Amino acid sequence: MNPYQPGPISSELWNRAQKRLVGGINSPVRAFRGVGGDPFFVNRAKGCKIWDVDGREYIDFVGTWGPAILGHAPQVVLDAVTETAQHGTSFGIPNPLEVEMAETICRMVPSVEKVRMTNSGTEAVLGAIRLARGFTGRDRIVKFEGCYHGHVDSLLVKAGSGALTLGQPDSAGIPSALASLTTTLPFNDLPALQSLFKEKGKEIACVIIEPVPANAGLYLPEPGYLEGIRQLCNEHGALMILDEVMTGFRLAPGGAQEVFGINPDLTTLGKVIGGGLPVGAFGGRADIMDYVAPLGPVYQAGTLSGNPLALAAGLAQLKEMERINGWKLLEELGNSMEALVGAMIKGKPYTFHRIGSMFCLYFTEGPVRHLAEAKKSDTSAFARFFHGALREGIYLAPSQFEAGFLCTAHTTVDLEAVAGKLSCLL
Ligand code: HOZ
Repeated sequence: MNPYQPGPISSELWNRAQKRLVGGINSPVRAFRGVGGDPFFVNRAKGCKIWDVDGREYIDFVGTWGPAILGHAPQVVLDAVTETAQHGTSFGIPNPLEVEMAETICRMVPSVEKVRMTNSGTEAVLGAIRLARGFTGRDRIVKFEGCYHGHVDSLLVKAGSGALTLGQPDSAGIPSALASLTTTLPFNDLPALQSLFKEKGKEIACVIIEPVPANAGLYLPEPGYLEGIRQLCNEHGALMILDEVMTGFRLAPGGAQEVFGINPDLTTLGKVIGGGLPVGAFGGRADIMDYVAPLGPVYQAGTLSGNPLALAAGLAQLKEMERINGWKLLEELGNSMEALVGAMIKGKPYTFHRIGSMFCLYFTEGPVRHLAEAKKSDTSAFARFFHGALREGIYLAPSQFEAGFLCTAHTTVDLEAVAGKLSCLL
């Protein structure tokens, strides 16, 4: 395999990074272990473009893993952060932006009646599953193979994203006693969930799911699947948690639950609502959320939760998306991409999935309905494609088991130019 060669400044930084940062990075997928070769270092991003420290330009289809829905460094976000920072960066005391963000989330996601801000998607999920256990008095959690919910001990079981990319879906360091309280089932297999509820329904605190799993590539719920989970949770007194850290405010103003018409008990959120700054949130039915401290017995806290800079950035991004109806533009771009890629792969052994502005090209004939089928992908062929794209100045997610993201700064002209460059690689 002929990996892309980063420039000299990136290479020097990479040598230094590996001495003092574990694996040279602060989050595993960035280390390029899923595709081989060495990562490059970026110090500038604007719109749909990124530039590495050697001045090389790339068109970006990762968008810092989802937050950059307007593209990088949108002026509205820069202005909001700059203005807010003049008055301080963190107070640790209630600030008005927390109220505005909570009201905005509840307005855009009607299933969320109350919310708690956190500093990451992982923290949001941590809070949501602790709350589900505290509210129901039950211990068992149900998740699905390939779904990734952040690096939460109870959920790093058959997990996606970096855990899958590195071939370690069950992390070391998690007590077997804890892991035994998590049941992992195949995605899109409602009979398997029905059987589990029949056997252990009284033990199940919650079912947590990415409504559109996007940490094992990207595959979609089959018709009736999410509705079936909702019904089973209702029948057995378990909570349904939709992990919308990635899909929230991206697939629609109200996220995947608006697209699929699902009313979960709890929702976890992040990425877009931080505008690129660290943020997460969990929310849902008020009677459940009121179990969280200081009102209830489920403790949850965070020194930087509700950070004014992160909330200013997130609110600016959400307001701009509403002003320009960004979701309509992203759907139009997604349609254009789907048509272009469809023409590129016609008659070839690939499977392309797209919903809204999220996509994945699997290097397998398909179908890809769950993790087992996703893992049939030829990851070596994907790696060659990834590096070939990099040589053309096109940055895709450095793993077959991640999703790609369009942003409102992409244009159909960009997509046509990219298709022209990539078609010879397939
Ligand atoms: N969880 C991120 C995407 N699904 C990966 C981030 C990283 O490892 O850089």
